[in-house]
Amino acid sequence: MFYYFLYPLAKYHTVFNVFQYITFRTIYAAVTALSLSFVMGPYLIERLRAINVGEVVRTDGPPNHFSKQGTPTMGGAIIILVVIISVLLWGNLSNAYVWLMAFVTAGMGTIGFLDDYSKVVRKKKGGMRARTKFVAQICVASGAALFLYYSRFDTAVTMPFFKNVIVDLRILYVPFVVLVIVGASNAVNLTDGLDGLAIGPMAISSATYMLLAYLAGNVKIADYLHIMYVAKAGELAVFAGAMVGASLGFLWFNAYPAQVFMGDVGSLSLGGALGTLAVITKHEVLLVLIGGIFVVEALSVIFQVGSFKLTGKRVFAMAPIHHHYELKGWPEPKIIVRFWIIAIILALVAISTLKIR
Ligand code: 57M
Repeated sequence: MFYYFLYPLAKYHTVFNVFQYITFRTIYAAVTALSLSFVMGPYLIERLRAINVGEVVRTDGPPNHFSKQGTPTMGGAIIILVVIISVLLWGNLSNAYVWLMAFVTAGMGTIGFLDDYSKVVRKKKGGMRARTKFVAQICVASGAALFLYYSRFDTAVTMPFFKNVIVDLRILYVPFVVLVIVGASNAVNLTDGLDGLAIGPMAISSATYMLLAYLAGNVKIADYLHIMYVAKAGELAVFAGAMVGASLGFLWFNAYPAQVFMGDVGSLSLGGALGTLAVITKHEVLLVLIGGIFVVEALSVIFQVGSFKLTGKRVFAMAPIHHHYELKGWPEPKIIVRFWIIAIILALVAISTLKIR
């Protein structure tokens, strides 16, 4: 909105020129999202508590989680609200990619909301049926994938570390995009099992894609770095900036011991948004590194379930992997902070691939 109303005033005073710059708007999108979280957070958490939206902790989980019973959940709704307000204020709303990001975030958020609602409000054990949830996620991701495909988005995929390996997937790019978005959405959901465990790496990976969006959307820098240039993708730095601010704002309240959980409304939407950022910035494969924590968490579940079904033996004491460390006796904050440290290292290695090719 500021881009429309304030930038045109540049003809009266040059100070209004700043509203055209992506860097300026990105910084203030993050600051706005963070400030809004601080201001609205306590009120909204209180509202969630008042309407009794309390977590139902599973009885088969680690015993130290039983005391978390009743913690307000569905706090992800605050994250989505704050991101949307911040993007409406600071984004260039004539950019189709901004609306595509909003579509996936809101679509996945709605699925998560319905799942949380059936679990927490209607007290349905396990929430929405897993298959229904999965099909709905595929529908949202397919909408985004088909939009990109038919708007002639580049279907070639690059590999980190290898400058000359480019695979053009053509029509197969559609299922590939669905895999990236749905995979990211579910991986973040699986990670969200300790206070701040998902939202910390989410802030770190959003910040990394904020940088990549800016670089990929700038023709000179993209050419210099030999990365794919994606016209208009730079605007997604503003969206990612809002995600960074909202994530840090939510972490304020979700930090151990958590006052609120994000619920599926938060984890599915943020994961979907991260996957979409990876796609539009044309750094799809690099998501494996940038979102490495989410990938490891998802793999731990796949190995555990696979091994248990095939051999009857467990790989981990419990899956996802953060529960394994809990059962080994690591205190919760230690696991969380160590996973954050790993997320930072992975993000730095991912950024280094821009030069190591
Ligand atoms: C849900 N949800 C948290 C909160 C959060 C296929 C299967 C292995 C999948 C997996 C699974 O269902 N995982 C996804 C993770 C839950 O948090 C809620 O859910 C939202 C996110 N979706 O926002 O609303 C609990 O996590 C804790 N929490 C925090 N702090 C936070 O900030 O402490 C969450 C956020 C909360 C709270 O305790 O209640 C969850 O973990 O349930 N399933 C499993 O993970 C299960 N694993 C399993 O069954 N493994 C088997 C193998 C053979 C299949 C085995 O190893 O024996 C375990 N999950 C749990 N207990 N909780 C089993 C035991």
